[in-house]
Amino acid sequence: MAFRNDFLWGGAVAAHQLEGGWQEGGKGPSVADVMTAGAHGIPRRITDGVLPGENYPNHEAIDFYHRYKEDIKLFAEMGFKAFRTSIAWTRIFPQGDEEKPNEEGLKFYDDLFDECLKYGIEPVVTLAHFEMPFGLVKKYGGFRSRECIDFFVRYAKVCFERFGHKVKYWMTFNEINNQCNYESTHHLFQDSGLIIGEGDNKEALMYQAAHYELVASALAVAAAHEINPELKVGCMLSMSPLYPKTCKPADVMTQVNAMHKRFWFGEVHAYGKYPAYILKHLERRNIRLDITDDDLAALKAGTVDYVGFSYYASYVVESNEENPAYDYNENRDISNNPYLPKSDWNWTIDPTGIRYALNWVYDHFRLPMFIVENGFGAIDVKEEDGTVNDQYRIDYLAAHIKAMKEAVEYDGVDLLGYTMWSPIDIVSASTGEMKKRYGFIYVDKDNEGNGTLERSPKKSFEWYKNVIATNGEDLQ
Ligand code: BGP
Repeated sequence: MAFRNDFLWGGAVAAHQLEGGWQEGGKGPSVADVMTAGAHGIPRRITDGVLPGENYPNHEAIDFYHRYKEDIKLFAEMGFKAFRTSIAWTRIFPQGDEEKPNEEGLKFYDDLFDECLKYGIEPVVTLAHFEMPFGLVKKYGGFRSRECIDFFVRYAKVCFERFGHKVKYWMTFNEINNQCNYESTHHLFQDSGLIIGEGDNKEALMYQAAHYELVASALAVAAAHEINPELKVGCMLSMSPLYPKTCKPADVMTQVNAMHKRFWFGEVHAYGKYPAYILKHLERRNIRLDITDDDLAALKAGTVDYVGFSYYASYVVESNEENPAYDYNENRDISNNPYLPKSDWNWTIDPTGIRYALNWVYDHFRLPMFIVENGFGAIDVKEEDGTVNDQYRIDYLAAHIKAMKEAVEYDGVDLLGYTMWSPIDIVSASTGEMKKRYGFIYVDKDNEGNGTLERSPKKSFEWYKNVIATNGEDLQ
């Protein structure tokens, strides 16, 4: 059998994308609460607080806050062994800088995790999944400020102490490396709570914020181990591998540089120090970061136990004559792979890429891995009889699981589990749409917020149930 007997099959979500109840139980606003709905090609806007007349899709989301029992029951019916979600930081520390946590928020997660455990489903928890308190953005400029390290560590410790006996697998910052595309205001805001002003050097700010987050993450890892040595704390990378466009040596070197710029975050998480290529890059760019000796010691002492990553698609990069040093620029050098089909949102479909990603990550970090996101966003059509025939989703997932199995069986990578994104339809992180559906469970709600929120299984529901029952052997 390819997969270990205790392989963690399941699904993954993030609090802001499904919970709703954005002001309930003492919750404060997060960065997700001030992002309007966008669409494919129409970016979400970031507003200065919650403004009247705007459509904020995360405020209600799919109302998991009130319906989680019904949803967990459906996950249990599919045989889930694991459920990855995040704790909404603002349920625990509504503004981010309080001394004491909000008991009502803690109680919600106690109940949620108990509900999972009742069915033998192991909760896998991300501490910061694009959910920084908006209070920290307004008051401190988000992770521009070193003070946010302490706020995050305080929050992390509260969670480890309270839930450490219920949750073994943790992750610190979701897709911390998305912000390598520092031209994207969206990524800078979601990852680090950065709002860019005139005269700001976006690249320098990104490196500084990422440094503070890496230190915060390392301090959290060390604290978790001190609180309970059984806890496993991982990092979480967005793993979109890049291929050289051709075998021209310049394309290959551009690809090497691009992989450096995208995945150096993982090096710091795994080895507790900065790789030479990033130090050289900062020097060349004349970027001087606030890095103290204590920071360097913290990074060393808080290396991660495993590498969690998301995989959806791969891309290609190409050299150009104006860039003889092969210095990768995310906006300029990246494109879609012409050999691959694409989703309606223009994301390529590349099952081999997941095997490549597993090998690449394992070769680099030699740590156990956890695929904590992989899925297919599509426009689902509900038939008259209420069914959704999402064969395309089954095809996508089956092909990816097959390639993942090959990585385990042939290449011998160490894989802990697979939580597909997202077992139930939720609000899209990039576009804010409901229309971009990923679920095995359909949720009756549209982009404008209309619908009964009723849940119903799609065709893929039974399919995944069988995949889990056969430990990934039967993918038909
Ligand atoms: C990842 C995020 C998730 C999730 C997923 C799918 O980047 O970690 O939060 O949403 O991508 O993306 P989207 O929802 O934009 O389709």
